[in-house]
Amino acid sequence: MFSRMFSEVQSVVPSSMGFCWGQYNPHTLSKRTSIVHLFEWRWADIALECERYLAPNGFGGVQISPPNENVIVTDPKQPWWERYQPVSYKLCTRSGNETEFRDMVTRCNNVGVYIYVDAVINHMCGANAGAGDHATCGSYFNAKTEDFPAVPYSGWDFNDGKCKSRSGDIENYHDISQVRDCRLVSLLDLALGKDYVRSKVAEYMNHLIDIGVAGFRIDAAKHMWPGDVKAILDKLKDLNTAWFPEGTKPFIYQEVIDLGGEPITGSEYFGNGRVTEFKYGAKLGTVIRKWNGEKMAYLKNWGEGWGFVPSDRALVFVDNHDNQRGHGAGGSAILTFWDARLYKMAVGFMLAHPYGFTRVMSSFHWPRYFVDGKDINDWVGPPSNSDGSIKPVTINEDTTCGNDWVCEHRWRQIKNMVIFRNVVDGEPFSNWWDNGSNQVAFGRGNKGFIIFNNDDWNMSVYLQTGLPAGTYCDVISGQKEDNKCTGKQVYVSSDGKANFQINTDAEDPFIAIHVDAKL
Ligand code: 5J7
Ligand code: CA
Repeated sequence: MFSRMFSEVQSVVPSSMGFCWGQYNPHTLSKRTSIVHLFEWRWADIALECERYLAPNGFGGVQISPPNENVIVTDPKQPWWERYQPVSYKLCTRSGNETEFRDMVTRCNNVGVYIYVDAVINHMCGANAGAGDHATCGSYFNAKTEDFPAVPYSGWDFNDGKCKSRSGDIENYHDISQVRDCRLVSLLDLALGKDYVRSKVAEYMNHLIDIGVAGFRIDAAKHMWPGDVKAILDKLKDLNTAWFPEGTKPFIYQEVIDLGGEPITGSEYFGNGRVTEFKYGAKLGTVIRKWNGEKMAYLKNWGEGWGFVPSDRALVFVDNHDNQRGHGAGGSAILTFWDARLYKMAVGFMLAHPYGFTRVMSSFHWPRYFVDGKDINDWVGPPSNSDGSIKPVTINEDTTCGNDWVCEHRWRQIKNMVIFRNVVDGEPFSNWWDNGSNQVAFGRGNKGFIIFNNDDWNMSVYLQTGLPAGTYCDVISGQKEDNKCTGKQVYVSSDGKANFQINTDAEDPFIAIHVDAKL
């Protein structure tokens, strides 16, 4: 098994021809180096966002919420997690129907913004979801008898016989077979060892590939055997040649929550594609909050030096749809839009640093309400009308979003750092400086430079930026418009050095400059 896995890893090392690193390559256009998760957005709104905002601002792609039919949960009323309880593989959810889905993929692809599907393939709905037609497309199902005629799956297609726990649920995360063959919080666990089940899952994913998607987030990968995931991926087609070169494999990133301390590790999944590196957001949150004696000076060897998976196997993010709710991996260390000032610094650091393939989160507001340290509203679904339909994303005069959509990806500081990452793509990590505490700076070759003051005192320093001489616009406090800076300016002298002053009470205590924002 191990030698087999190794040879697979070897075979995907970029060939001498230089393109095609298979399932590890996001296939984003060159100089479009990040994707954004438009959590719970409607397909119609995503299509518009690709055209009016994402393409013009250099976003490479969108992770979408699960597009397949799911159970409608009534108690609590339509929580966000109902979309992680599949009923069939019909493309029919609160985000839209198949016609709207096809329109979104076509329009986004046509402006070079690619679509990555959240694939929920470990399980179907919960064992207690009842029976009837309360699913988003009206398909009949019966959870008790494990009957899903719209796929179809029946009792034979689930792992009940294989699971060895007392309750049939996962009880012990130190028992590898239990984690993969038993029910995750009572979700009916698919028998992915069966060729029939693998074929139905692959048929669903191939349908999406035919429509034109560029890849998949594999939900709950920890709860599937890596070999079963591989058997499904081996059945997948190459991407649609209307938009992608012949022989292009779908981009794969697998959700493996590995913070250490469990027998299942992310590295077991490298043969299949990238993995989500949850240590990234958990550690970065701890550092920027200055918890546990952490300080930004320690970020000098950020990346593999912190025990993370190799950069070319990592999908990284500051927060995701699950851990931004105060539960899940990382707990209360995770930074989110609720801590906007620190959050912008964390996202800025992530987008400036060369490690990993980066995903930006875009959220909706919910009525967060802590009781005994727990948010009792962590289940609340997207902004909705009384008939249950998801509210459209409206755009305000000042480019922010309305209807309770947060749209972090439209915050100037975050949008401009997505552009920064594109400008410095391929440039080395360089010119690191720190004060031994929480003032740090680094460059990306001769293309960009970023500096933070997360200490409780003002900073005034004269540093080597590595950049050509000139006047640069800080893209955090403003940006370059009509050959003028709307925010701070930085003067780089002919020896590459510049003065930086950041007061501890600055609205955003960091500055970023790059060669595309030079006057
Ligand atoms: C799995 C993990 O291995 C893990 O380490 C983790 O932190 C979370 C999960 C996890 O994944 C899911 C994937 C799905 O497709 C659907 C799901 O419902 C889950 C899921 O529930 C889940 O775990 C929940 O969150 C953890 C923090 C708790 O420790 C788990 O017990 C579980 O909590 C359960 O959440 C409650 O016990 C239950 O009462 C409640 O009804 C249920 C609500 O559903 C969720 O919160 C969904 C979470 C979810 C997490 C994801 O990472 C994800 O990709 C999708 C959904
Ligand atoms: Ca499983």
